[in-house]
Amino acid sequence: PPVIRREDYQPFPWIVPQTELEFVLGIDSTRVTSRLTIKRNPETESISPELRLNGDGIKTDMVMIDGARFGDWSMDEGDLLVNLPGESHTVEIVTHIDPSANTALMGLFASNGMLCTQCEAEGFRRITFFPDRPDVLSTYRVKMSGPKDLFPILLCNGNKVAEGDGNDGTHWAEWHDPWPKPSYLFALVAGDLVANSAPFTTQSGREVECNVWVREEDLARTDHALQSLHRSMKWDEETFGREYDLDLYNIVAVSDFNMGAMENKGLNVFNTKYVLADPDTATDADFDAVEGVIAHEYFHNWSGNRVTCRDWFQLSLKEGFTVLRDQLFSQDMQGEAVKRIEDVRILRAAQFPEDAGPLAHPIRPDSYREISNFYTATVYNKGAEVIRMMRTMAGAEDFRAGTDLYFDRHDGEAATCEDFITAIEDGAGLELAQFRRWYRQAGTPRIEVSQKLGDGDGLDVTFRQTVPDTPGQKNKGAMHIPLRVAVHCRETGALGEEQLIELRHDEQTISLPLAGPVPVLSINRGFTAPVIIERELESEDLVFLAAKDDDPFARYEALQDLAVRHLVAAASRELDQAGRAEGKRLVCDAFRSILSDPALDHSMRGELMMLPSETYLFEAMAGSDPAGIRKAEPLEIHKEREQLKTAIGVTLKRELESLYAQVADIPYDDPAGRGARKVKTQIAALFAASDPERAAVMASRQFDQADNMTDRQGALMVLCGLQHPAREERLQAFYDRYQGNALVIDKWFTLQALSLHPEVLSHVKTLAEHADFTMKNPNRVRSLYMAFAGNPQGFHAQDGSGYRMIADVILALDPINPQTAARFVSPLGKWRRIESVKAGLMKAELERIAVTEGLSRDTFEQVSRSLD
Ligand code: HT7
Ligand code: ZN
Repeated sequence: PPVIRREDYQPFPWIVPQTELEFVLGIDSTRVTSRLTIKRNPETESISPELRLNGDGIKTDMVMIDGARFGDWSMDEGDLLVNLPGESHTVEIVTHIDPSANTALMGLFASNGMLCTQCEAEGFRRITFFPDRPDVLSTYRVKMSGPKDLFPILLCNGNKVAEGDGNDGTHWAEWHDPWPKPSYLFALVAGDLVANSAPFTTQSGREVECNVWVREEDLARTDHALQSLHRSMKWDEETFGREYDLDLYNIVAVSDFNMGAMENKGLNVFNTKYVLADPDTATDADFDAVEGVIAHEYFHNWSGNRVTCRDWFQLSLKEGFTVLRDQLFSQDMQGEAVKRIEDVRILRAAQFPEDAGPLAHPIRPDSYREISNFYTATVYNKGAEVIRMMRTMAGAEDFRAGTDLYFDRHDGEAATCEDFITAIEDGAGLELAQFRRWYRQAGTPRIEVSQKLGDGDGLDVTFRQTVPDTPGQKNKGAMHIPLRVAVHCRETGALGEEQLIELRHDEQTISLPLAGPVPVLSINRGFTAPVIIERELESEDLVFLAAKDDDPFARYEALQDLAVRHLVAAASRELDQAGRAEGKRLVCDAFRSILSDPALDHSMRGELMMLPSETYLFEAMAGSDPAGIRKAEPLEIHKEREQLKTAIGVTLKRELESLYAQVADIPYDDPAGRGARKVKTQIAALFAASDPERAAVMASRQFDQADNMTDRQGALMVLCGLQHPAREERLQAFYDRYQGNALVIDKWFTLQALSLHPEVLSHVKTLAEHADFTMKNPNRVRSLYMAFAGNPQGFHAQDGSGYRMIADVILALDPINPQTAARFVSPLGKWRRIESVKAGLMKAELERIAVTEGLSRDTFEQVSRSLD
């Protein structure tokens, strides 16, 4: 497949002011008639008569130009080429598609008896021939008809302008979207749906009808989604000055979907996972995820739809910015400190490994073969961090002036990342020349920090930054990095004043004011910059920061650092008996101060109690050696982490028991309830390592008495890792209770695939044979196999059987759903950073996939990048 390059961008030589579509709908046969008005694009100099309309797997028998049959057309690799004689024309084309055969879930597909579309990034070309690129904006008028009994509800973008009945049991509806849009934002839904509805009144007093459409049996679980939508609409008015611009906002939930949701203009399509929530079936984290994704898609109405992207290389323009917007919203809804820690945890678990591996790319990539492979944690989450840094440097108010200018300048346009940066420079008064490197250079910068007392009353801190080599990029320039810092005093406990410093050089020294005689540097507070800080710090300093820092993120970070230091050294076999004991003692001491600190709420306490994940430790182990000689040993990491849990459970048994007793009976709706639930499960998980019998009793009781999914799932998670009869009993009880509820049965699969049980691999094999398992539903596939690929103990099994299992999944899934299959490649792509025996086994699996005939473009691209 050809490589598409950012530098080759050319505007489309034609404009398409109007698009009329007519759909005659059927599950296994749908006819699509498109009527395009086209004109030469006055902004290009092309005089070629050729009009290229993209197509993918579709055909037409006839092309009509200006109302008459036309012969001068041909096909090129799926695209339709028409040679047009004049300056403006109408082009009419008919295509026939079979939605029921569309297992890739791109274009028009069938899900649970309904019809639904997914057009981003290049799905529209699977429906009809069109210039399927984000810089061609058109106004759409759509008529659809179909059997009324199968499809009583007919939805499209914009407003419904007419409807009626046919005389053969069919009905029809006509929709008009007044806002010009690119084809990727087109959507159509037809099905037997019911809505939960409530109007929203905008700041200018307009009433917007808001609907959440679901299958009848799911209606009772939609209140949270609808309320989240209202909260998002209000927040965007207040925080970014953005008002909604149609009188109707529809959200539809579907059970077969490749991603989380899609921001189609006025008609969002959602994975049911991000719509349905009630306390009996959804955890606290699920509730937050629904709120966050509803907000994300709503915010796209401005950052993505009103101002869209010029080409797919600019994806982070809409995604990075919109992730930042949804993060800020969730910080305001759920609490800033905990949300920030969670977002950093996600970044470190998903994006840092990507940036350190074969799939590393800048937030604005330079080339791709298949754009679906670039909906990545880098484009989304690192993209958000980069814009967050601009906001940190500007301050919230000036940043808002920058975003106002951006929206004003580019409303109705297809813009670039460069347009965004320039608007922030002009509106917020920043100078971002060097900062632009964040858009060009991949790799997580590392900052080596050293310090010495200066001559006066300052601490001289020296920063040495490097940006690692990544595929296709070497010898990178220094980054412009803002860092919030403060210097505390360990002796007096005095906390220094926070200041923002900006690094711009490979090496620089900055003098920071002291707060007392024993300085302790608190650095990258609030995780101001997405970088790795490396420094030699006394363990006592970390214990001090963990217990006393006034920045909650810095406190969390100090605890993580303490645990990471110990675990990496232990897994690398660098510690003798005494060293091991000392490392565990330090972590236990820090834990003790957290368990008893009255200033912490339980939500924050629960956050601080989470040990670094095994993925994070993998990165820390493989990345802690700049020469790249030290490799990660996932099974050693796993063993040491379990031993540390055991040590905490044994050493702090009394404290943990008394904390459990404090939180055990806090009711579900109590303001402290959420935090209590988090702490409870953390404690049970620690006891699972130190006293499995006690943990089984505790978790069984929690499971049996639970009046909500958070407690039930937490308890079952603990039980799943135990070799105890309570495990099978509760798994069966859970299954029986929720049989038929797809989202909860997904949890049942995930809990078993993620479990700490030594037989996890054979459990997953058995589950793949379960009557409820199918390769056709992406949620179900992910619930079993993505969970398993994230379970180091199973995935990294000594004999390579975990790798084989994932490679087999990729090969089986690729012909069904290439996009989802390609997402399973990256776990195998870590082979270069792992010890040599496992590296060989992983690489062999990638090679086995690479030589398979007929691979999709998606999987081929990811596998070849991973082997390069
Ligand atoms: N903008 C949406 C992207 C998306 C997508 C991309 C490829 C294939 C399927 C997809 N479904 C949704 C999601 C978002 O970021 O809001
Ligand atoms: Zn998005």
